[in-house]
Amino acid sequence: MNNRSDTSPAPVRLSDYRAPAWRVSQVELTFDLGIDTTEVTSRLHLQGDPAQQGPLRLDGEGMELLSIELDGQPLADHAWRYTDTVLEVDGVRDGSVLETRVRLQPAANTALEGLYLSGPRERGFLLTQCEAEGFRHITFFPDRPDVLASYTVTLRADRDRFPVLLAGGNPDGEGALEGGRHWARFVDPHPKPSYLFALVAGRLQKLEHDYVTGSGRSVKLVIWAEPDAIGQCGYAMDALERSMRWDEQVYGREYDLDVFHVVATHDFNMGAMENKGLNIFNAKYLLADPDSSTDDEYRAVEAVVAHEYFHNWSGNRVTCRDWFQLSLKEGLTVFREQQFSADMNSPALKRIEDVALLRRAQFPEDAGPLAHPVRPAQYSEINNFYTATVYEKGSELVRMIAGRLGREGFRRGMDLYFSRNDGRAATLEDFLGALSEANGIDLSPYLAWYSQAGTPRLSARGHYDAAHRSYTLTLSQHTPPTPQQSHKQALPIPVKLALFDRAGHMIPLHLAGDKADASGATERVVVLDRAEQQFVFQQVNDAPVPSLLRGFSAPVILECAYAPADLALLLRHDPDGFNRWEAGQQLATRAYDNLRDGDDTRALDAWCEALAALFNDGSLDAALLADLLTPPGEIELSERERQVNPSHVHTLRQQLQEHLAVRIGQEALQRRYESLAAHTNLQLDAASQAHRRLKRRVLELLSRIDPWTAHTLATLQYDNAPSMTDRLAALSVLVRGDAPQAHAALLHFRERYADNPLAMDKWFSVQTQLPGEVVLERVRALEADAAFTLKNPNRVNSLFGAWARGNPNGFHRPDGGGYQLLAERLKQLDALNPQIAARMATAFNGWQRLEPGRRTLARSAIESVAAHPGLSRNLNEIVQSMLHG
Ligand code: B3K
Ligand code: ZN
Repeated sequence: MNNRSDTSPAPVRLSDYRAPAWRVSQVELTFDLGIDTTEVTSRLHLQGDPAQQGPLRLDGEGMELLSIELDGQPLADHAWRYTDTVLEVDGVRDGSVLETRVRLQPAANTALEGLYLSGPRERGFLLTQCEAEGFRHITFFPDRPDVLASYTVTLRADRDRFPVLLAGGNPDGEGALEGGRHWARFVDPHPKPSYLFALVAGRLQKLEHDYVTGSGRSVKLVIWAEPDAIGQCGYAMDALERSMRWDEQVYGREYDLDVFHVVATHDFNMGAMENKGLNIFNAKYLLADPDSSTDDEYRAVEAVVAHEYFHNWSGNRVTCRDWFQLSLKEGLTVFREQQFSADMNSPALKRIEDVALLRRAQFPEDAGPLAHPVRPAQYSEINNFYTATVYEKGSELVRMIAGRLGREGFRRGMDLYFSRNDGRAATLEDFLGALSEANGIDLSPYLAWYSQAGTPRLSARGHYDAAHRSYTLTLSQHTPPTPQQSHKQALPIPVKLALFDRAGHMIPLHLAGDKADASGATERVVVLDRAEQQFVFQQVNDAPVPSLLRGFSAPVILECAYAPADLALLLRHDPDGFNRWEAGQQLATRAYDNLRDGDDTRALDAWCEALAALFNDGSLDAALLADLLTPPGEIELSERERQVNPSHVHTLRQQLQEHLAVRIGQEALQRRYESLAAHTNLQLDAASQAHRRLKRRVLELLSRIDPWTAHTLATLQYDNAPSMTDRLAALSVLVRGDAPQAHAALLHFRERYADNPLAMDKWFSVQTQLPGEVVLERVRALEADAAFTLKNPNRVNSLFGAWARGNPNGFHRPDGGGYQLLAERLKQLDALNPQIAARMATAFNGWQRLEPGRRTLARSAIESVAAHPGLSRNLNEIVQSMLHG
């Protein structure tokens, strides 16, 4: 690898952006494909910017240059220079054609960036991954997203070994060659940046479907997978067709090529990739069947298929000027994906899931040493910025703005954004500009959200004036300092709110001084856009209970001194499922504080009481009830502590659940479980999924107070489960409860699924959830298992990721054994796959707020990684920020 830190260049800065000196109008690529060596011939049609002088400079890394010609003439040695990362060529003119030939070694590529081999060499296949900067590992090119070119790609290979040859764009011929070889050509009529280039070659099978767009164009949809997996692609095809239809109906966006290929691989650094006309998916987000996939995984497949498809407009047709604008495509596409999933499933449950993810993954990032704005100001390694902040917080920003414009206004703005920027590389200013212009509203104040890191704290105080029948709500904001950003400015924060009377009804809102006062409405948005502001509501007959930030109208942390009884009222009466859940989460957090501080039990009593009542309310949706019965997770609870002791957090959260289970009652839990278990099926409709979700939650609660019964029921459930959802839920209850039956179930699972990599990932990860410190021994045993390998990202995540992130109590051992093991593996992993190593290292996030003993141990483990020779730029940037951020 040549991106090791000893050679790492200065950070890239947004403020240094300059338009490219050289553009490429057209690229002709020819690949002679082989597993060990592949040769790539490239012809670039170049266009110079007359305002910028100097030699042509192209990116290129880790390739062997075989030949170089300019305008049909071999180049003299003095006319070009190739250092490790840049090829410089003299004498290039506007209109010149540069031809290079390079040799690559796909099978030796363990970083899974550029061209690589997926699977064993005898039967694996070749594929590419170019975003963000992988194209420079394939050929010499101005590898930046603002260079858009038309691509003609010819693939040549042995027909037996590589019967299927695919590249992005429309097919443009194929045929036989001498010596058992064949060729295929693809032409992409839509100019695109190099990061959207892709090819795939190997023994794959296909599932086809004919799609007709809204305007009547025929498109061939083809999903490709290895022979043993092609039977698991039906659900993804269904999701793809629904996504295409949805984007036509909701955004007026149609697909624009004759074919749309999707390929599944088990060897992939992330979820999937939106390459133009040739999406490539981590098998985890494409394959699904009831025997090996859980309900959550089905929904993830649906969401990721939609996400990648939606990129065809938000990302591909309109791409990013530079990588600082990454959220322009990612935040927007996550938002579109969330809207789609909400429409396909339940909007309330989807919002709960998204907000829970934001709090679990993005808030801690924003509060720790890796905090960065949605549009960062600088980076060393762009792959480190595919973060929850850029994706999830970025989506929240789009949601806030969309909420400000309303459904029709947002659509109007999006239409203008797409039409004005089609075929261009755009910026966030272009996005906000189009939305503003189409609506005659100045959205520029929202740009501050993109440049300011950290989660704002929103404080709310209410005062009721009985004499004037008025209620004054005082809102104020404060954003704590983050690395390199000590001073924070006030942001526009839309706060959707309602007021409840004591009987639990929403009252009509009359906001003083508001001309556009939609008198009589029971819900409205106020925008806090300075440090502090007051909002006076009139004609209020009694001190109301405010419901604030409804639907999570802004990505902030709300601080409001609610009386427990007020939260309980909202939890019981709010007609909106999301807000009800939110009230329950706040009340559970207060109940947790009761247990920790041991002073009063009002919140604990109120929480248990309200949930016990809802438990018996047959009208409540089963999935919503399951979510209501789940307190915030350990990571979220830790975020509120000044000094975190993960084992205390774990114990307190367990106690919280015990109190709830006791209050509902052993008998009621068991009865409900048994009635749910009597109606088990493997259907995927919402009601069946909800049923399984509640059944799992009830069994988990029962295991807190009656482990013997719970484990007996879990064993039965495991043995008779018709679907993976039920099977894995049962296994998880057995493992987490350290039940005697766990061993046999794990043996059985391993045998049954030995040939199914995605199921085996679950076998690894479920075991990382063993309670307490003993899990370290299990992790060590599992990494010695023949099925474990550091070379496969899914497997690494299923063991080390699931353990270090999903089991804080098990990872943060007081003796530092967890930190040491992770540090050692990071060093090994970095030599194979820097992107995965860097991502795994973020499991140390939050180390500075650990209690002093663990903090010291964590620091020395991170320092030992930092001191390791030859660290990649990826891992180096993370550990340096971790230590000095
Ligand atoms: N755009 C890709 C992510 C690429 C990550 C590069 N390290 C998948 C997605 O967000 O749709
Ligand atoms: Zn994306």
